[in-house]
Amino acid sequence: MSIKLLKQALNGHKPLTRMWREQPLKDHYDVVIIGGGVHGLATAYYLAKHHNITDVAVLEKRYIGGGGSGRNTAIVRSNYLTPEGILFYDESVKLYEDLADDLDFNVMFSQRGHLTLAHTDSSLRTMRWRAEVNQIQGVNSRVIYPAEIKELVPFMDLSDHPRFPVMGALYHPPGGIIRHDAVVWGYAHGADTRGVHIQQMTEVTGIDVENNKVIAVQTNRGRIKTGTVLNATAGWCSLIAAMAGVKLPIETRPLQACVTEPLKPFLDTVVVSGTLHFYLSQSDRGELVMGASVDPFTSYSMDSTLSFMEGLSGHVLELFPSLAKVRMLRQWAGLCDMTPDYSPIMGFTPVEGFLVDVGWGTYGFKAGPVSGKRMAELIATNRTPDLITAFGYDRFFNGTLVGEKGAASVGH
Ligand code: PYC
Repeated sequence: MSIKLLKQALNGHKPLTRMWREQPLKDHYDVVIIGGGVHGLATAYYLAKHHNITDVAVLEKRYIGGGGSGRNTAIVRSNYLTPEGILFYDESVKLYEDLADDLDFNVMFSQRGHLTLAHTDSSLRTMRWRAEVNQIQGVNSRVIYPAEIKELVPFMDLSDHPRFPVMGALYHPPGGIIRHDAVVWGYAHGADTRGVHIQQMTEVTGIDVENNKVIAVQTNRGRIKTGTVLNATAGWCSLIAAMAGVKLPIETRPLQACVTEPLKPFLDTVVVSGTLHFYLSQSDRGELVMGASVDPFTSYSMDSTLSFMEGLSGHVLELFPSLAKVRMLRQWAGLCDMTPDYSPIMGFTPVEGFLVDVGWGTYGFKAGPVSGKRMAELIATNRTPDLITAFGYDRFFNGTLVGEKGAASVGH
């Protein structure tokens, strides 16, 4: 438990102080970050904390955490496929492990273990491949078989009755779930107390570029002069990049999710099935948090659909038939910016001063801390940190893609 939480508990009913303040919008900032989600706020926090750069504005068109950061299913893991991906997400898991202490705010990280099921010979082969590359990079993952899976998830049907019986799983003990709103609020608080201006209801309407250099950002609240702009948006990243004249290889697709009514605790691990297109975990409140694949079309719509709910429920019931009478509480959707190789785009672009931290597909939330830390380092030093060189914009022109589709968790 964080010290602050303990003090508040002992303090009786004293009202809590605001987590971040409203500030006037200045007409100049050294750094302007577009997007008030975990990536933008974490970058602002590490800029201030590690590099003493505090003349920073985070612009959010609605409320902070209202985009992908508040719409994901809060899964954290580093069991990726490529050495570049594994090392990168492993740093994020380590930052998440220390985050409650670092922010002095309880982010409720529960490392309860993560299982990716294999229902076919070929997916079992991919799990073995992932396990080996994970282990070589020092990440704790191994392939397990039905007898051990039964001990971890006793309520799952591991017989040969289901349409696709479970043959094995990639087991990743450090994986788990976290309270995503708390992560957003913790970073916002940490950035705000160090002098960063968090500007909600501030929509970017244009980016001024002169002689191939960023000089200002236009917003619904006025023009802001700056030489450094970071596009840390999800859902609208290609539209924001286009304002600076930068074309991104991105397709935007909705991803839907839902929660059930609360149940007594029965599911200790995160369970993912790429073949059946679902993932589920049980929150601390007892709700089942579930999702499926991205919708099979490009769209900016965040509407929920009945066909998603029917398809997902049917697939979950194939392995958890005892959930047949459970009622749904709510469903929602978010937007995912998909790149051709299922890896992000981070760093410099052909326009001087216009930086990107985008293309987070269905895996952005888990990368928030490491992206913030490394993008802050890039901005402060004007050099790309080794950990993120593989994710540069130039890879689409020199053919060095980082193929992560096999570890994307969500079927596509
Ligand atoms: O990458 O772990 C993941 C994930 C789960 C749901 C969406 N993405």
